[in-house]
Amino acid sequence: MDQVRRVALITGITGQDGSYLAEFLIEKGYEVHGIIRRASSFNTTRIQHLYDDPKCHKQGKMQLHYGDMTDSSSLVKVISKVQPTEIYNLAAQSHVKVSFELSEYTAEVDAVGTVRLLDAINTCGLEKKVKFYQASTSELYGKVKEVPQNEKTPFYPRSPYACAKMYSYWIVVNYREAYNMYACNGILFNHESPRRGENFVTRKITRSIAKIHLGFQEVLELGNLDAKRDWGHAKDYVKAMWLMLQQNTPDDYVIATGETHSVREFVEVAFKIVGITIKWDGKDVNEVGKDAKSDRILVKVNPKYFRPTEVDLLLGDASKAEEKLGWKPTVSFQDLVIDMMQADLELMKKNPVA
Ligand code: NDP
Ligand code: GDR
Repeated sequence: MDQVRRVALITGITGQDGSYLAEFLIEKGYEVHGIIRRASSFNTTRIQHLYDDPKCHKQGKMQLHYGDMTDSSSLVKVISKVQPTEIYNLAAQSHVKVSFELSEYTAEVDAVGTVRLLDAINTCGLEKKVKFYQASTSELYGKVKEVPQNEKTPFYPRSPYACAKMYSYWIVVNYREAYNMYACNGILFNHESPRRGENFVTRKITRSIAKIHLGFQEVLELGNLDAKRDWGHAKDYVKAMWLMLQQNTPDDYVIATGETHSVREFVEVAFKIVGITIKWDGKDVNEVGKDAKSDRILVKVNPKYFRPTEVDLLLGDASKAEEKLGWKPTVSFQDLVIDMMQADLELMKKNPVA
């Protein structure tokens, strides 16, 4: 019976990835369940279109349950009720800079939360029946030991977030070996979209440029312009999560585009979309980005966005995923920036205070 049931439980369903994954699985015919946190206002904006009737939040193919990664009993209750065949653990305090301020909470959610979820599966007697996906991250490579990074590259975490995710990575490997669980780590490099959280650098850039273009904002303030990331599109990456759970044996995979770009480059490409060429002037904290035509300052460096320890360069090698899962990214860097810029221009035109 369990072979034919396709019931997915997603933690973090209200986040960027959770929303795309829920769409993807519903499209594939899954019954999709999601764990949401109690909040004082609605936190379901990214998934509201997935209600059977969004106007009155009527649930159908997508069912939501209150729970929290810090509350074991809520996890046991949901798993016991839903009897999922696949669990995707996407819930996290996912902001690297914020993790320096909320280090203990980040460990509670991003590290201990994972073992709570794995133990909840055991408590419900589902360890041989459930397939488990863990949202691991390229932040594990941190101060990188080699370029590009693959599944064999040693880890060197550089933030409380990355340290917490490192615990989760290993507890997933351990439960796979100890209990023969089908459990996988997806080591995903940065992936973005119009649904990206507003304070991650790509979204901050596209939102700010849209506002500058429409005359609602003067200047974009950023931290480290020289950090380099391997940026893909979230839509491509949720497919890889699903593919990892459709194999005969569980394994860990790097998911990346194989290209790296600096924050500076992202800024240049995004401004180009609204017809502005940026020229850089000055050094370090005094560096500014100016409109090459008018000399108007549009970008400034603000040290408040620097991190106590930085990850300078990430570049992934996803050849194992290509070979074993048949996965390849489909969205180029340029098209990702265009997608995000177009969406934010539309959004700000409709609602300048968004
Ligand atoms: P988001 O920050 O957009 O979403 C995080 C989700 O986790 C939200 O649904 C949030 O709920 C939920 N959440 C946070 N704390 C708790 C808690 N205590 N209990 C239950 N739920 C909680 O992240 P993304 O969608 O970008 O990323 C998904 C996962 O993948 C995360 O684990 C992230 O660390 C990891 N990752 C992301 C990458 C990326 O580039 N996007 C790359 C590699 C890994 P709410 O909406 O209420 O805040
Ligand atoms: P990251 O993403 O830390 O890679 O983690 P983020 O977009 O926050 O930072 C990327 C790089 O940009 C630099 N930067 C700034 N970052 C932010 N947020 N705001 C700024 O103003 C700014 N200026 C420069 C940062 O210093 C950094 O080098 C994301 C998250 O989604 C994690 O959950 C995930 O695990 C990793 O990606 C892979």
